[in-house]
Amino acid sequence: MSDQTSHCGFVAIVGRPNVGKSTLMNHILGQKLSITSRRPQTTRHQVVGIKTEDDVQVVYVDTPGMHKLEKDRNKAINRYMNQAASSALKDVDLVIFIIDRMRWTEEDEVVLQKLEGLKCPVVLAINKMDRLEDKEALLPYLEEVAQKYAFDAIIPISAQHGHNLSQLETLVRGYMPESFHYYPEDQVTDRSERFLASELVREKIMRQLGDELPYQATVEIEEFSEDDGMLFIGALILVERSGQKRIIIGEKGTRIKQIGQEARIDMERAFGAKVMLNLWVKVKGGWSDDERALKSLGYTDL
Ligand SMILES: Nc1nc2c(ncn2[C@@H]2O[C@H](COP(=O)(O)OP(=O)(O)OP(=O)(O)O)[C@@H](O)[C@H]2O)c(=O)[nH]1
Ligand SMILES: [Mg+2]
Repeated sequence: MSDQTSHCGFVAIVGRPNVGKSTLMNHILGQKLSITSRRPQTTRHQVVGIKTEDDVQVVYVDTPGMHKLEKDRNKAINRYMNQAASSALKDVDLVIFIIDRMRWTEEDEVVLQKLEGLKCPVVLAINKMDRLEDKEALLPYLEEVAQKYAFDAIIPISAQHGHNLSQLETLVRGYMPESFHYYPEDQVTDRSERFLASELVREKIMRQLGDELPYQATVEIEEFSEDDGMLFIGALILVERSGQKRIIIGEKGTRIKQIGQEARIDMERAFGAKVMLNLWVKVKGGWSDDERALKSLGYTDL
């Protein structure tokens, strides 16, 4: 037993869609735990990433992007995603609020409103600094955003390139309260391998077909078994309309083949084993606006 005091706490990573929340968590954890794409609304669930170094354990919670609900997009899944993000703010020790450079939008205001009344410290991380066009304008901008909320710190970062992340981590560790560690020190997430497998398939769909098929696909793992060191994974892709099924399958099955190949490579890396991946596509009309269907499809972290 070490005689050092141990520290452990929860850190919610929040922000509007597409600002780089999942990229940040993955970079800090050094592996892909949460899927990313250039499309907004990639993350749909809370995903925990646990980092234990010496006597400090930090439990990061990646969240779906908080967004404005609009009449035509106000589906059950949108409400679910916003709730999953807001509920992550409860009982955390620190919040990292991420914004994209100097592009403050109405949706950043939505996030700001959710922070009102929080008792825990909030750090503002200004991301994608590698892409900042006008460096001169940064200093006045920092002063401007500092007026919006009593942030405990403001830190410019690049989640993708790792700029300033060790400074951010040092800051985060400093906020962790004295506590025993909630997780064993070698555990990196609370999500199952099945969950990760389904997310990796969804990531490839988002990345390859995001423009044509933004939100109507979800993935269910139907088989996950091991034989002689080989993993057999069967995943069912559910879409809302038959036209979407055709898009996913692609001409002569080329699209689904590519989705499968890319997902398999990531799975082999994540699970450290050879993977046989089988994909199917099925139409299940209206799943994204049906509370019961959502529950049965694993949208249950509220
Ligand atoms: N240039 C640059 N791109 C970045 C950086 N961080 C993230 N990105 C890109 O921004 C896009 C969105 O990143 P995500 O991590 O998926 O964003 P998110 O906030 O998790 O998005 P949602 O899950 O949809 O809310 C991806 O294309 C990333 O590669 C960065 O520091 N610099
Ligand atoms: Mg995300």
